[in-house]
Amino acid sequence: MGDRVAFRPLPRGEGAIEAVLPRRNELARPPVANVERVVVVMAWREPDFQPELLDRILVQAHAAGIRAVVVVTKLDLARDALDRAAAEAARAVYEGAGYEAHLVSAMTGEGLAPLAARLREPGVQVLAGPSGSGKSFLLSRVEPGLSLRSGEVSRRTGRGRHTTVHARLLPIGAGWVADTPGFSRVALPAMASGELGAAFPELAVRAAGCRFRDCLHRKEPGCAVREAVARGEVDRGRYERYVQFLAELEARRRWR
Ligand SMILES: Nc1nc2c(ncn2[C@@H]2O[C@H](COP(=O)(O)OP(=O)(O)O)[C@@H](O)[C@H]2O)c(=O)[nH]1
Ligand SMILES: [Mg+2]
Ligand SMILES: [Zn+2]
Repeated sequence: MGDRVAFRPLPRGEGAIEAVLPRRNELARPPVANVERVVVVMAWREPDFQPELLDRILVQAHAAGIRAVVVVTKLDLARDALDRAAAEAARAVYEGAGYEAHLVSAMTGEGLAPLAARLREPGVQVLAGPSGSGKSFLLSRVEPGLSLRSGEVSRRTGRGRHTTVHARLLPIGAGWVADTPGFSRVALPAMASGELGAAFPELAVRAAGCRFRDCLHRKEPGCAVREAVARGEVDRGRYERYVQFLAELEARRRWR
């Protein structure tokens, strides 16, 4: 999906595709080309917010050269004021890391306007995130005419009645949004361990201050990243997932 083609109109409303134009970028999961933006949709509750999955998707988007926006949704399902504050803190972690990050409830409409404006922009945008996180429902709120496929589990089949089975490119506002079935496991892309830091914007901007140019921000002396973590300027959870992903990339190398 998302390929741009050279199209020649023919008589009687027909036409011919004469060439598929070169792709600007390409996402593997879901398979979409020429992507303007990946919009990662994570529920705060039902299913619970999954920062590790979120960070894996963000690393993938970075490796594909596509910018990402973070959406934390289902805010109305926060259990109490404290839980609401935790949801806002989670959003703020990603904003602090350098992403555009929205906290919304598609159900009540809270926080939705700026995100809706984003999703209605020209170009191809891809929704990513686990199944049931609220992607299709969000789109139906942004483009009410769409009559989507979000929802209740069918009593007959036990599957979501309108569950998105295949990725689909839908006309939203001035552009297109790929609604996807969602996935719960995401492998890290093929990359050298030294490249991982660049996929964490808040680490990347501090890496220039490290003593060693090839610092992996783990045990090296004079590491500006670890100092920033210690000062509370970089979120510790994000840093720990970076270290975890680094180990995963290295283990992969060892077994190859
Ligand atoms: N309470 C609440 N439920 C939501 C919200 N967004 C989606 N849902 C529900 O979550 C379920 C899964 O939503 P859906 O859009 O199908 O998830 P998808 O698999 O990511 O497309 C549906 O029952 C929706 O009604 C929200 O903001 N608040
Ligand atoms: Mg869906
Ligand atoms: Zn460092």
